[in-house]
Amino acid sequence: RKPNLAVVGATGAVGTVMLGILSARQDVWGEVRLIASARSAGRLLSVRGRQVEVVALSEEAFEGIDIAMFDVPDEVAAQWAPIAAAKGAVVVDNSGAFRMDEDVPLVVPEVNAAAVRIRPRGIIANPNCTTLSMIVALGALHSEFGLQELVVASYQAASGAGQSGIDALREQTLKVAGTTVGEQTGDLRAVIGDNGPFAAPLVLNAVPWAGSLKDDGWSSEELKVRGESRKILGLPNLRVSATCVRIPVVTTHSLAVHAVFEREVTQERAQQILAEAPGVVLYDDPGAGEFPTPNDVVGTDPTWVGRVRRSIDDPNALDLFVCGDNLRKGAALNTAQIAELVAAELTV
Ligand code: 11C
Repeated sequence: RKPNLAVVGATGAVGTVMLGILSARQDVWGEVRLIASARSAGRLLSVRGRQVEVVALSEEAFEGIDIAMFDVPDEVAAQWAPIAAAKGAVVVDNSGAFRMDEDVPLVVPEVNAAAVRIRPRGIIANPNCTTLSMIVALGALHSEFGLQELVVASYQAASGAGQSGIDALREQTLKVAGTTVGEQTGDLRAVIGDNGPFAAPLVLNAVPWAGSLKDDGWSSEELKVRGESRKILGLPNLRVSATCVRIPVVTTHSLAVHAVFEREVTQERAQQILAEAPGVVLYDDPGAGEFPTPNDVVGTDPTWVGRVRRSIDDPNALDLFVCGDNLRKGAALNTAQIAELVAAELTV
């Protein structure tokens, strides 16, 4: 029989994209059960061309489920993923609750698909959307050149903060539309008032902050990029410095990457590797105005790469610009790909 799937957090920003992905990809599932908070129970959502009623999160909701995808806040996943696993489901969790647990694999199918099989807790973690937006391209370059160091700056979309991030950016945009706000020191703060989930007004601005404050001035988001990149690539000593910045884009994270390798690189070979890598699209002809931008990429599945250059001062280093839809490959698509790997194991 085909495995039964639960989507936990079906009504959120990622859950909504997930239902579209499940409707478009090859249908490997038996029942698809939609689970959300009690507040959303009873809602009808469309998946695979059918209206499915959302059920409230409870232990019984996992009865008969083989694989459960979680797209919920960390504390909800921390509480409920082990319950789902104890009921016999393999959990694919998109929160930060288990990613660095050594008994939980952190999987990107194009990079470390085999890791999915070793899951002593019955939980598989899906990386953070910022890590995911660059790691497929970097994994391909690492296989050839041997990665030693990453210095990255992110340009993160509002939807990384969930539906409340999207709503806040839209509200802020309405407040400044048709005005000259943004030209005087601090005028955005005065007009916007409520920043929503962001640390400063986002519209017409750039905010160098995502996540929570950790030791020595680092943000949680920056530490996730470091720790998760190391774990996915199997490079526990990889040197990583990230600066995470939010920009007024609704969906699609971008990163400017400086990557240092063990071996000498060439621009031509790097472009060839990226052009051939599964899950990557090379779009790199600046003379013709061709490089990825978030708006060109939103709604698509691959990691898009452009501006590939060999560092002028280091023959072992590349500079490049990557864009990835943070709700698709950055979240729902990667989760679906992991779940499909598990489904292939379970389907006999
Ligand atoms: C953001 N990357 O853009 C974050 C959201 O650890 O899954 C995802 C947080 C996470 O705000």
